[in-house]
Amino acid sequence: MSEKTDHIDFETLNAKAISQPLVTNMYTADPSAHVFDGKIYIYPSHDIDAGIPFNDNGDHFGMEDYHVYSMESPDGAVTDHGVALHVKDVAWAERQMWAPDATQKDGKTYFYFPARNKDGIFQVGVAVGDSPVGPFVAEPEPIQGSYSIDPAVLADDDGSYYLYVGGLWGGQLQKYRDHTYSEANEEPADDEPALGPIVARLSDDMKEYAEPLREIVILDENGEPLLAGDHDRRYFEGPWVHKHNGLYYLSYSTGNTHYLCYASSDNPYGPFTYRGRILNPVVGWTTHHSICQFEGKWYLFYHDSSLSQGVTHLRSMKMAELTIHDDGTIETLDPYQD
Ligand code: FUB
Repeated sequence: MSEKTDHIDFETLNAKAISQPLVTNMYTADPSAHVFDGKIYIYPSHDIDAGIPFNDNGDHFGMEDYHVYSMESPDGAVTDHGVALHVKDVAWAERQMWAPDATQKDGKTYFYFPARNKDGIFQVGVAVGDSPVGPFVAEPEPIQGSYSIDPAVLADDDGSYYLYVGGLWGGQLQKYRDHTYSEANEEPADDEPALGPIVARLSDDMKEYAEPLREIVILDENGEPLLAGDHDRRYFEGPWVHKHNGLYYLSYSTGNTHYLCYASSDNPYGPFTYRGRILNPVVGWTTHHSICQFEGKWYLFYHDSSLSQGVTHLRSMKMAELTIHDDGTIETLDPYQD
């Protein structure tokens, strides 16, 4: 994940941006947005400059804590509710508090987050709070059997909760086959099926997987799995699942080609069929998002590195209205328009 070095005229770029940073007093990224009790809550990463050099492993993303934000409405003020969880308060976690998500059940808020454990392996933890803004108290151990990064929770209509995870390169997804780690594993060859995100239903207490993990397959227009060499469409990181008119929509980042794409399925486990792009590349290497509906309108929450003038690991969360047609088709957004 190298730093972009292009010379960008940020004044012109910001004038063309379809949205401005939601927060400007610190850096925030990977926004997971939900509507709880009629209010928008955003669970982002809190970007800092940890002084770690750039590399393809993403080690420069050295985040240590999480803040939660809320908005009364899409045009309303953004309220910072302060630190909701810090790595020093998570017994099993050592570093790199990357993209989180949260959900609610029976009056409690469950906050899911990835971090590297003492062996440098990413796992996913859960922390519980009495309020959607925390503070959250972390379980002493990560979710048993969890691996990789970017947890996203789908609260389904029948009361089931599904946890989606997975990210390539620094997120270590390529090191697993059949959910088992080997340092020798790498991304599949270009003509082999791409790796997909991992999903499982959560237990009733929301703290463990309730069933064996499954890998999601994303199919092309001919019903064939997307190939690992199809970098414009294959899964890289940042899974998000929303439901619309009974269909499940999986959206994700293509990583090194910098698109947000989506696919749909009639089943939360897939297979999903590729449908198109949601967002063209933003300034900064990473692109990571969420989608939520508020009073009948759909919104994309995403980030870019415009506020830091292109520093890849100092990002700012933004939001823009999405057009989702009745057939589920999502119109592609250009983050900067002439
Ligand atoms: O924020 C750190 C990592 O960068 C996230 O986990 C990825 O999705 C990418 O946005």
